[in-house]
Amino acid sequence: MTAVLSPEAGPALQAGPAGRRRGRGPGGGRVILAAAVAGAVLAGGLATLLSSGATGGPATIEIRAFHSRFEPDRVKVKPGETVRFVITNADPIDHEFIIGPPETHGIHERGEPHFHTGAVPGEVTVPAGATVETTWTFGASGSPDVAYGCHLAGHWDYGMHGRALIR
Ligand SMILES: [Cu+2]
Repeated sequence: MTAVLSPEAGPALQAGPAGRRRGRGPGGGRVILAAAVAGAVLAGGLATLLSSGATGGPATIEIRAFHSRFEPDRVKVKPGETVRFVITNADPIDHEFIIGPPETHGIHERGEPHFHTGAVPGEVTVPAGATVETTWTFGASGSPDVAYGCHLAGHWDYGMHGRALIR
C-alpha cells in the first residue's frame, strides 16, 4: 500500500527516549521514528488463539506493539469469527491499532484523526504502556485477509502492520 504521510501527524513519535540513535527513516523528517525502532527484532510467526470463548464470548488474540511493530504480524482466524483483540503497547510512544479493509487503511494513512476512542470497532488508540482492546468480526469463508496496522506518521511504512488470515 502506498503511504501518503500526514505532515502534522508526527508529534507522538517524538516522545520516545531513543532519539539519540539515528537510523534510516522512512522519510527525511522521520529519523526519530527510525531511531525509536532501530534494532527491532521481529518475532513473526502465527499467533494461536488464546481462548475460544467457552462461554460463548469471542476468541481473544493478544497483540503486542514493540519497537513499532506488531507481534505477531500474522494471526489466523476462522471465517465469520468475532475476535477480541487485546493490544498491549510496550513502546514509550503511542500507537494505534486499526483493522479493516484496504479502504479503511487508505483513509487513516491519509491522515484522518489519529486518536481513536474505540467507538468504531477495530479502531483504537493504544497509548504508551497501555493495554486496549477492540473487537472485529471477520468475513465469511472466501473473504480476503484483513490487515491491521498503525498509521501514525511513518509507522506503517516502517512495518507496523500485520495480516489476519481467514482460514
Ligand atoms: Cu505506531
